[in-house]
Parts: sequence; C-alpha cells; structure tokens
Amino acid sequence: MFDSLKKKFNGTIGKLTEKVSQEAEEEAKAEENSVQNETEINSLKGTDVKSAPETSDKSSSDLDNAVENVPEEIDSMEEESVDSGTKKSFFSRLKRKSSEDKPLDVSKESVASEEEKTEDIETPRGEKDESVSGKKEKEADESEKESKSGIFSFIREKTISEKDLDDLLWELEMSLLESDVALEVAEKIIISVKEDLVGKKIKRSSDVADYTRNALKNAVSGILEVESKSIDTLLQEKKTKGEPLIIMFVGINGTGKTTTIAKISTYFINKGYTPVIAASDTFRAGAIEQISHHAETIGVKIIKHKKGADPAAVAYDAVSHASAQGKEIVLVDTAGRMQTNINLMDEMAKIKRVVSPDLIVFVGDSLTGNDAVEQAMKFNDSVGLDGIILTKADADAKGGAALSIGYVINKPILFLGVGQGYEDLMEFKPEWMVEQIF
Ligand SMILES: Nc1nc2c(ncn2[C@@H]2O[C@H](COP(=O)(O)OP(=O)(O)OP(=O)(O)O)[C@@H](O)[C@H]2O)c(=O)[nH]1
Ligand SMILES: [Mg+2]
Repeated sequence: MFDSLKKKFNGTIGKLTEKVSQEAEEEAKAEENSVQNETEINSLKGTDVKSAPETSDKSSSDLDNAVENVPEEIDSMEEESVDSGTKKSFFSRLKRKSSEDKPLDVSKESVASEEEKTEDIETPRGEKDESVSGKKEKEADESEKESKSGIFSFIREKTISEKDLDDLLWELEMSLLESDVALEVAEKIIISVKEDLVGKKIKRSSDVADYTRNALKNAVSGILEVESKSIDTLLQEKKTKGEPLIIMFVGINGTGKTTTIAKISTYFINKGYTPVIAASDTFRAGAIEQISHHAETIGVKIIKHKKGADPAAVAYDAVSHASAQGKEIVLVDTAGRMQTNINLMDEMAKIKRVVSPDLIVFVGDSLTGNDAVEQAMKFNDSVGLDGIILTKADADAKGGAALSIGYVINKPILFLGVGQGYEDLMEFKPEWMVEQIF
C-alpha cells in the first residue's frame, strides 16, 4: 500500500541530502582556499616587513635562495620567538616553503621527516604534544566511524536555501501528480515543506535527511488531519436519545458500497452492536439478491422491497424496524450512480430528506485516483458528505486518492477496504498512513 508515495518521498529525502552535503563540501573547500590565500598574502606581507632592508631590492630567485638557506637558522631563532604568534607563523611558513621547494622525487621517508620537523616547530621545546596528537586520532576515529555509517559532519553549518529546494520540490510535485495526488494537495505539501526547511541550519548530513523527513511528515499529517466526531461518539449520542444511528452509503457504480455494508455490519457485530440493512438499491438487477445473500451469510436483518420500489420507503421501513426493536445501527445501501445522472442524484436527495441520515458516507474506489476525488466533490455538492470510505486499498500502489480525498472535501476518511472478505476493513487513522509512508 502507498508504495509509490513512499518511493517518491524517500527519493526526495535522499536527493536533498546528497545535494546539501555536496554543496556544504564545495563551500568548505572554497572557504579553505580563501583562508589559504589570505594566509599566503599575510605571510608574504610579513616577509616584506621583516626582511625589507636586505631583500627589498632582490629578485624573486634571490629571495627563493635566501629561503632555501634559512632553515638551519630558523631553529635557533625559533627558541627566541616561541611566544610571538606572528613570528611563529612566519617561520612555519618559511620552513614549509623550503620543504615545498625541494625536488619532487623526495622519498616518503624524507617527506615524513619534514612533517615531523614541522610538527616539532609547532610544539614548544620540540616535545611531542600528546594531547594534540590524541585529539587528532580521536577526530580521525570519529570521522572514520561517521563515514562508515554514511553520516558526515559538515566543516561548518550549512543553511538550507530556497534555491537548494526549488528543483527538487518541483520534481516532487510532478511525481505526486503522477501518483494521482490532487494538484491542490501537491501544492500544499510543497509550500509546507519549503516553510519548514528554508533557513534550517544543518550540521551533519544525517540532519538533512531527518529534517526533510520531518518536514514531509508534517506536510502529510497536515493534509490528513480533518476534524470530526468519531463514529463511536455519534453512536453513543444516538443511544442516549434511544435512536438508531443511520448511515447512508453513496457513490458511483461498482466502487464497493454493498460489499462495504457487509464489512461494516461485521465490524459493528464484532463490537457487540446489532445492525439492520436497508436494501435501497432497488434500481440495479440483482442488487437486492446480492445484499440479501451477504445479510444472510453474516446473520443481519435486512429490510427489502421489490425491485423498482421507492428506495426512500425501504430506508424508512428499516429505520422504523430498528427503532422498534432497539437495534443501534441502520445501514442504507443505494444504487450506484454517476454524479451526472440528475434523476438518480435527486432520488438520493429524497432518501436523505425522508430518513435524515446521521452520516452520509461516500464510497470511492481508490484505484481510480483523481476520479474518486472528483466524484466525492460532486456528491458532496449535491447531498453533502460526512465521511469517506476508500475501497480496494489492498490493490492501490499509488495512494494519491487516500492522500487527497479528505483534504479536498474537508471530510475524514473513516475506513479503508483492504480486500474482498467481510473482515477486510480497516479503521483509517492519519498517523497510521503517515507511518506507512515514512
Ligand atoms: N480487492 C478489493 N475488492 C473490493 C473491495 N471492496 C469491494 N470490492 C469488490 O468490488 C466489486 C464491486 O463491489 P460492490 O460492493 O458490488 O460495489 P457497489 O458499489 O455496490 O456496486 P453497484 O451496486 O453496482 O453500484 C466486488 O467484486 C467486490 O468484491 C476491497 O476493499 N478490495
Ligand atoms: Mg451495490
């Protein structure tokens, strides 16, 4: 379920992490270069000042020769200049320069010994500084550990900019649309993610993934949360009034209304309630037989008239039966109808007028994606919906309808149909869907 959404969101998390890490690395390199250039300029300035009388009129090759000959003197001068930061860096610089100027084929040993020398200069009185080398080893250890786990600390904080996100979020928006996510929902997700991420300061590559995942999770949670009373609360309210809860099921042909009524009956029976079914699809041939068969199998009372009878009258009789017998729930089946069929839409409005259902539930086929969302909007406009059941979620790899439908009509998804059996019904919880995706 929702594999496509899962893949798309995870793809964005991965790509953004990679992009931001790469940029952080480039920025760090650029900074390192500029610091190096600055140091070079400063040290050259230092050379000019300190050796001005002797070297100001010398050519650069003379200067290089002078540098070549300096090292032995430096060590003794270093003793005197240990406290002077400027001098120290100047000497270090000179010494490094002299070693850089050595022939390129120097052996590894000589490079190593040069490095050791340079290190000795950094350490007062030529002693090896244990705490510094220990710290370096620890840092190296940590960075090795991090690189093994695929997590890298950035050299300095990287701030996520709108520019970092634009292309990726555009790509995400397009792929959400491909997954049948409604346009307004895709746009809302992008805006919410942008608001969450732009300006976030990132220290480690793993932060990018965490922040992005959280931003996407927030966006999806925001889309799925719809305020409404739970069916249990409604049931209790009706019970205290001594009336049955009336639920009417509407939708286009073949989305799963009748099967869902059988599943919901089972759901309520399992909770200890006694439902009654109204066979108000008097329109389609075989509809009354189909629902009678389900009712018999699960052991639920069904109120039915002949084919072609007034569906509102069937529903009315079912409500009277439930009220008289103290049964808590009436489930009204209706004929499937296209939202464009005015006669059938009017007939549905008549059932509503006659029995005043507590809940009108739209049953949509999740496999039809955006079409299900469009249908829900039309049914909502003509009879007013209170909730949604999406069927065939077991076969839905895209998940676009599940993500969009509740947001677009601002009504909650109550259940998901997840198979053809009577028990294949799940209460829908937004947190559950968020967990499924991330
Ligand atoms: N895989 C799967 N199939 C389902 C689910 N719900 C319903 N179906 C199947 O969908 C088909 C149509 O179901 P019905 O319950 O007859 O649909 P309907 O909306 O009552 O159809 P009409 O009465 O013609 O409008 C049946 O074959 C059901 O078994 C579900 O959650 N998962
Ligand atoms: Mg039916």
